[in-house]
Amino acid sequence: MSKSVINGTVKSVCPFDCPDTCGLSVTFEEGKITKVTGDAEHPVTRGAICNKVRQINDRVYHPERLLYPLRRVGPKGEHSFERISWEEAYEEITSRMKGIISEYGASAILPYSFYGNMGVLNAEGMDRRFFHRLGASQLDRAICNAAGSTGYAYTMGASKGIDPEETIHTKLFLIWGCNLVSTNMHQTMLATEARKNGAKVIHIDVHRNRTSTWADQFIHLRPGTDAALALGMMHVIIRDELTDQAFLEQFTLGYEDLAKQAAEYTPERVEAITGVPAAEVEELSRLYGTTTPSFIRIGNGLQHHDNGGMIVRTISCLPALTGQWDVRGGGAMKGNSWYSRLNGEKIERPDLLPDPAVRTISMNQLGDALLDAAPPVKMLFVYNSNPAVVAPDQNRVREGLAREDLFTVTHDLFLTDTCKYSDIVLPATSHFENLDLYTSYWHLYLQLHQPIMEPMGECKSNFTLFKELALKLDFEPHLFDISEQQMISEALDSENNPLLKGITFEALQANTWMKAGGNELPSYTSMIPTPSGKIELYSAKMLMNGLPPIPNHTPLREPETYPFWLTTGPNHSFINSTFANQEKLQKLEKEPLLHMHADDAEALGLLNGERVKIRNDRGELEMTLRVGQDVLPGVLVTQGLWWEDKKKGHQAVNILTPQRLADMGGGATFFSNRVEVLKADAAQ
Ligand SMILES: Nc1nc2c(c(=O)[nH]1)N[C@H]1C(S)=C(S)[C@@H](COP(=O)(O)OP(=O)(O)OC[C@H]3O[C@@H](n4cnc5c(=O)[nH]c(N)nc54)[C@H](O)[C@@H]3O)O[C@H]1N2
Ligand SMILES: Nc1nc2c(c(=O)[nH]1)N[C@H]1C(S)=C(S)[C@@H](COP(=O)(O)OP(=O)(O)OC[C@H]3O[C@@H](n4cnc5c(=O)[nH]c(N)nc54)[C@H](O)[C@@H]3O)O[C@H]1N2
Ligand code: SF4
Ligand SMILES: [Mo]
Repeated sequence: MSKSVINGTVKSVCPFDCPDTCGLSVTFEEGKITKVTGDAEHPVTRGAICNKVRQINDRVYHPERLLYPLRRVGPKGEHSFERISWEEAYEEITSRMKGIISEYGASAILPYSFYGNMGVLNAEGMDRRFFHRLGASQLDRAICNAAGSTGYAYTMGASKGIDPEETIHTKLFLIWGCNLVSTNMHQTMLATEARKNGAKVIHIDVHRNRTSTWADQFIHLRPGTDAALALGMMHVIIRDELTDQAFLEQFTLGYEDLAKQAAEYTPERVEAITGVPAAEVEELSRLYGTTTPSFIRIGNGLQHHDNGGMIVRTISCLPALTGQWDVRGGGAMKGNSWYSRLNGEKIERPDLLPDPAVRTISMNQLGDALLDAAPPVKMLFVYNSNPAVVAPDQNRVREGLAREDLFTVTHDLFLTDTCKYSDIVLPATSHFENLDLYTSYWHLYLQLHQPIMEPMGECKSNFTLFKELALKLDFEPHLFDISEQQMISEALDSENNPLLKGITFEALQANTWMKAGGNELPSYTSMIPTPSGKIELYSAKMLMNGLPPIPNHTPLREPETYPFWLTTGPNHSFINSTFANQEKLQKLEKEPLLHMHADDAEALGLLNGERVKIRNDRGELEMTLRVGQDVLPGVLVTQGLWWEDKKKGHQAVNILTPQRLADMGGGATFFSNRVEVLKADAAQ
């Protein structure tokens, strides 16, 4: 029976790596999608979605969408492919796998994936099971939230903040290292509701961007100095006796140690480190210390620094000082995946790994892995990711991808920069074509996605691809010859998470979305998942892991060879490198721009709008200069993970970023980056 809707409006889910995980409402006319909006009935989406996903039909029906498997016929890095059949593709992939395994062992095969599609089955389901069974090298998927989640968990136990729907009761929002208006628009909708009742919104960032303009107040600080600012706030709050002693005694561990540390961070010292005037530190601290409920949205920007884990760990200590966690609308949120955690073991089956000690390779060090790993990586299998744009230190990554003796397979919807280096390219379905389960890392709803159209061309979902590959390799049919519905039921079968009680495949089919915990979440402090069961202002676990047990500020580690700090975040119209190939969205973003302070531009004799060369020891690229007051002197910002386009002069910004790992969780350090800026035609 056809899954395609001919005429009418149906529900869907947004599959992209965005906290909002919206419910969608998709209109078909004569079998084609003509309109995509937010589902008005979805409790968090409330009918609104971002401009990107309103253009998703341009993505689904894009003339360059991959519809057939391809084999490379020209040099790596160029676009020369021939069409082949799935049978030929499977034959080549499985015979290369077998050859590599017999010569080098299965650890010479490396999967490389992230969350291009957040669906549980397609992002961390059948694929993981397949690579575990194969015995491939493990991939440490630490490119996004690893450092911050680890830092947050040292204080709070897990990725567990407050339910964002409760933030309508908040009186003070600190939006900290988060470009909320672009990256979590439904949190701005909830904050707007709170604002109607008198709430104030303060944005703390290194870049005056859309979120700063929307907020009531902007606090501009130097990159990587936020732990000092948070400790300065604690200094004032403790000095002025604004703490909630009863809460601290009952629910925290190590307050005395933290207070001693905070005593060192006077507003004057904090000004010297952060660039935020001491009077502003005082004012912010007193406001935070005297406003209840207050809420901190901790963004992902903070953790992409050398000291990012500790920054997030430190900020997450703040709400406990004034006893916010059990006040309705009070607390903080970095991520909320704890609430809807599924039975990962059951679907991913790590127990199938033939050698549990098989090596793990960091996805943040792909360049080094492809060029230096011993034994070497001989096969790279990419899906749900575009490492030739998103991974740091691109010159190394691309040198690795260009290796003639590396066999690369990429499964995607488009011929991305990564596909250009691939031996076999496989066409992926869009999520509209798949049955899948979605959880959010921000709100608390689980959503079932029923396919609303037939697969286009010869596209296959990740689930189908890895299932079929497993069967070609004669893996156990009872583990691999299963349906999507079966795996969704396995995922939901989680004794470890009582909040999923009653949430089954069948129940989701009837309801479309269901909230973890229903509408009766236990009080925050009744379940603090740290080792001590208390909020750990002092963390013995950190000490055990060789980290300072008490919050502190440490400077960024990049050597001072070059004069500027460059922050390279995402932009408004793309999701990472997804959507970067859509004309309309590209036009909205114009081109890759480098924001510089007017004083720096003047000192260097550079003019607004001119082409400049940005360089460091890792590489160089060109961009157009935007001069103004949006960044502090000595700081640069560029936004967007643009695909390489030689004609338009676009290059991947990750040419400049380091493979160095952050202080915690093996996180990436995309923002701890030193560069120099020259006129584009300057000789070196
Ligand atoms: N439109 C859009 N939405 C997205 C994405 C996208 O690409 N585009 N990507 C999605 C993904 S995968 C993620 S992880 C999230 C990321 O979204 P966010 O959580 O918003 O994180 P970033 O945009 O990386 O960085 C947030 C802010 O941190 C600032 N920043 C950088 N360094 C520092 C610092 O040292 N201190 C402070 N205080 N601020 C700093 C940056 O200027 C930026 O404004 O968004 C998701 N949503
Ligand atoms: N300089 C710098 N670099 C960064 C960041 C930054 O802020 N600055 N952000 C980092 C962060 S937070 C993240 S999360 C990563 C994101 O990095 P990636 O996860 O690589 O994200 P995308 O660039 O969106 O690439 C996802 C790819 O998956 C494909 N895809 C979508 N759906 C499917 C599917 O169902 N099946 C298959 N096989 N493919 C599919 C898309 O077409 C797209 O090409 O980038 C990181 N890189
Ligand atoms: S990208 Fe984010 S805001 Fe846009 S529709 Fe998807 S989940 Fe919603
Ligand atoms: Mo991310």
